[in-house]
Amino acid sequence: MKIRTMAHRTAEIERNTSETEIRISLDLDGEGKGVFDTGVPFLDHMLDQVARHGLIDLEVRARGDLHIDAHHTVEDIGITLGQAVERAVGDKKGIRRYGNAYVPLDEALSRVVVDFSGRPGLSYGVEFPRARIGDFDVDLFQEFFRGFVNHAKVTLHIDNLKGQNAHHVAETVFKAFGRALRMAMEPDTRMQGIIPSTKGTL
Ligand SMILES: [Mn+2]
Repeated sequence: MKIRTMAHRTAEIERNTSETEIRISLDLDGEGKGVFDTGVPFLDHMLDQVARHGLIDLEVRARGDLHIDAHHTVEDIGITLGQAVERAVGDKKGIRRYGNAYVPLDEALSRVVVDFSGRPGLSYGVEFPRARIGDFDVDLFQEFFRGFVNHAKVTLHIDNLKGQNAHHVAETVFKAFGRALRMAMEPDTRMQGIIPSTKGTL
């Protein structure tokens, strides 16, 4: 059996609006190295989980209208990350397409399931035990993931199954998201050159 060594799948996206300026570069076949400078420290911490557990080299820089609140910045980073993943994953030939992960952290447990279906869809079953983590508004996570699915064109099911500590809940969601992405985007050695759909396109 011959395992094809894939060229690294990379993308670089710059997205500027009157509300935010965002630059993301990533390598889906990386080592999980991250550089984060978004002005929203808790989001930086979560993006670091995605990089580390997704084995994605990820650089995210953002300047947003944080004097209003973090809403535009968090949502637009989700959008831009989705655009970068969509571009880097390309024609999806030879990928697994589906990925899933359960991740625990102490009392918390979350499950994320992703399908590179070509159709945006988010099912979000996460209720946080409190409204804020530090000064981060937990409502913004859903905006992040909605922005992501709309532009990565994936179906994404996120469920928190257990958890009392909001920081733990968030961390299990983002670690599972990184792990599920990694599984779905990884080359399947038996799928070489094949698009994993009976339609022949994704
Ligand atoms: Mn943490």
